[in-house]
Amino acid sequence: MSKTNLKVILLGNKTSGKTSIINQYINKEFSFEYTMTIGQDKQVKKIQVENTILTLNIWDTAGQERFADVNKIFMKNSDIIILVYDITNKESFESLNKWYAEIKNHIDINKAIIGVAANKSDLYVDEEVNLDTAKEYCSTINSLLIETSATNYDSINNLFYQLSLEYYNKFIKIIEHDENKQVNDNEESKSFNITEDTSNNKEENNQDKKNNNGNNKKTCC
Ligand SMILES: Nc1nc2c(ncn2[C@@H]2O[C@H](COP(=O)(O)OP(=O)(O)O)[C@@H](O)[C@H]2O)c(=O)[nH]1
Ligand SMILES: [Mg+2]
Repeated sequence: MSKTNLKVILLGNKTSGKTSIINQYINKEFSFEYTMTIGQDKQVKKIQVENTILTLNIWDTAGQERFADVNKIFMKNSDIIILVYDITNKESFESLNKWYAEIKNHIDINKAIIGVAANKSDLYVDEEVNLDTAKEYCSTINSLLIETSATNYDSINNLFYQLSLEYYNKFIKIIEHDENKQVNDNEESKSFNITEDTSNNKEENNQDKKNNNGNNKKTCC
């Protein structure tokens, strides 16, 4: 059974818009006022991708914007990591690589999805980072680049959807496909070997697998 309860973390320089992105996604609210985030905060939201409901446990970062403060426990077991930069602030973009290095230090990046949010896209007249430059960088770290504006719900919804879909395609769809294939293969080999295979144990094992798969399907979809 695939994992559907996911840990999502947002990382990036102070004022890049992490708290605003989460606030827009959860509460459909945006404020131009900057309030420093205090303490670690988790918000939960469910999202449907194809026929699977994913539960996103979204963690904001507070007081951890300095690299040295980002601890292993915060990053541990992250499934989706969103690196946020502010398109009007070149420094926030240049810091992405340091954030990426921190992630690689603490977790196995092959087990997670990493996405980059090019935030504050509504302020494009003050843009300091060209989108092509950002795209080029994202291809080197193998991550999706998604333009966002925390002022706009649809763009934030799209951010979480795209990354959830990427997670689904990479870690859920393939596993479920393999599980189904295995059951079908077992069914086929059973019908071919029915005269040869007289072992009760084997038969029970096959039956167990069938039952388990039936249970999985019920809870999953
Ligand atoms: N115009 C605009 N302002 C934003 C956007 N996202 C965040 N801000 C503003 O940027 C400031 C810092 O945002 P915040 O979410 O607190 O950043 P954090 O430090 O990364 O959590 C606040 O004044 C927000 O109102 C955005 O997409 N567009
Ligand atoms: Mg914040």
